Amino acid sequence: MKFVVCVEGVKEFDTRWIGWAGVNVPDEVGQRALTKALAEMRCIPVFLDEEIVNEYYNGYCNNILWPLFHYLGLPQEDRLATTRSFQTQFDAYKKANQMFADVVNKHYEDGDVVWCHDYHLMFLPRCLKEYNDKMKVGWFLHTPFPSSEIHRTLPSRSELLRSVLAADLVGFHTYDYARHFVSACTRILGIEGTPEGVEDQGKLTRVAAFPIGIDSERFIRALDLPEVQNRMKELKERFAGRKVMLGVDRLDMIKGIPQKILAFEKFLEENSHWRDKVVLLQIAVPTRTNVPEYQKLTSQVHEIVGRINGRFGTLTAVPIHHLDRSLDFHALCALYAATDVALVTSLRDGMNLVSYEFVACQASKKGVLILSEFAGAAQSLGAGAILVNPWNITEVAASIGYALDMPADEREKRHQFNFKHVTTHTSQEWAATFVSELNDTIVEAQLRTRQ
Ligand code: ADQ
Repeated sequence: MKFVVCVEGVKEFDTRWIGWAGVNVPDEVGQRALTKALAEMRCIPVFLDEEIVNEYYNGYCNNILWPLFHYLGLPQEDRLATTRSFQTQFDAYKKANQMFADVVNKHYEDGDVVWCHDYHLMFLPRCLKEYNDKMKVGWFLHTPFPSSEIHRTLPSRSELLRSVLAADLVGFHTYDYARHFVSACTRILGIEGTPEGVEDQGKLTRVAAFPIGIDSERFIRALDLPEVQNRMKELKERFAGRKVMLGVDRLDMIKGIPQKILAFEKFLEENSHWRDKVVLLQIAVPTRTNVPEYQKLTSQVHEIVGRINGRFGTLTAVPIHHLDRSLDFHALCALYAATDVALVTSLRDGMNLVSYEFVACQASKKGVLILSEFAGAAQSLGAGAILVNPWNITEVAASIGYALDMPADEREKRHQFNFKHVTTHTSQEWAATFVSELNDTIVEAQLRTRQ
């Protein structure tokens, strides 16, 4: 299911998931069958037709909001075309959000808490409150919220902010994103922030940071499974005598994959003694493959990898192994555990969970994490990782050398710091905190109105 709303029932975490099924099912018979099949997993589909998916999902969400929230401009040739089609796409966005609201409203029961996720559903809190202003509504953004200077370039800037403000609680990964959101409300809507959030005509919307985590136990437990151990052994044999560096990303512009590979090339250029002693494994899951910009990125990455392998490879070994595919969970765990240095070079990233997953799997190796300062994770794992500006490939190349040569006691110290954070700030705790804050927010609001 794609972009979800979760409805928490009265019993703790008795969750129902409402989301777009991710496929076009035009006929009612098919829709009924899929609804029935998903019900077993407590999932409820919203059916969007091809035209709305194109204008709403490919258009407004992925072509406008996604690059804008990550500080990436539109490609020059698309700029005018997008400007012209903007209104149609925004209308589709509102229509799709209303369709989500209809489904949520149909399944809502008194006492439920409705938690809307991500930039695809910024209009949803308002639609839900129009249905029922007693509904407890929270909204969480998984991407960065950009500086108000960026947000104010969006033609629908005010309408989107006001819709989000209809929620009772608004959450972000970091304090910085929350601060950007509050200053956008001040500068664009003229509403002042309060220590708790944003208050407009007596209605308080709480705004706070809720940094996400992972289910670290799941990763730690997997490392003891025979199939994971076997894969680790295979990797150890395959790359014996070489240090392993790892990148795991969706193949997206925001992940800075070309920048990462160019920094690795610079490192090899300047450190000839490392050329046959280190390998970079870059696992890149293809994403949004029908979008020309993403197709261009794939060709660009292939071209750079080919050039570097041609330049520094030998008849028996190449410095970069690049895979355009996703790995299953056990293969991923084995890879994380067999890695000496993980490289996360996002140009912007809401949080970046790959860095958390790597740390969770490093209890025995105590490998080094090189992490972009533009990932939300830099604020939580910054003391243990080596932070870099991914745009500065000289700095990233130097950090690769530093990480590969790092003495064991420094690796141990850095790892312990991050491991403690990753195992104590989990996804379970994240969800429980958000839902409990949402409930508290409502209780406080009721008390205030009674006073
Ligand atoms: P993503 O941009 O998808 O998420 P990230 O947080 O790194 O980024 O999560 C990616 C997930 O996909 C990880 O669980 C990872 O294991 C998996 N993955 C990535 N590449 C893979 C591969 N090749 N094979 C298998 N699995 C792979 C968005 C935001 C982030 C934010 C998360 C959560 O963009 O900034 O951290 O949501 O809020």
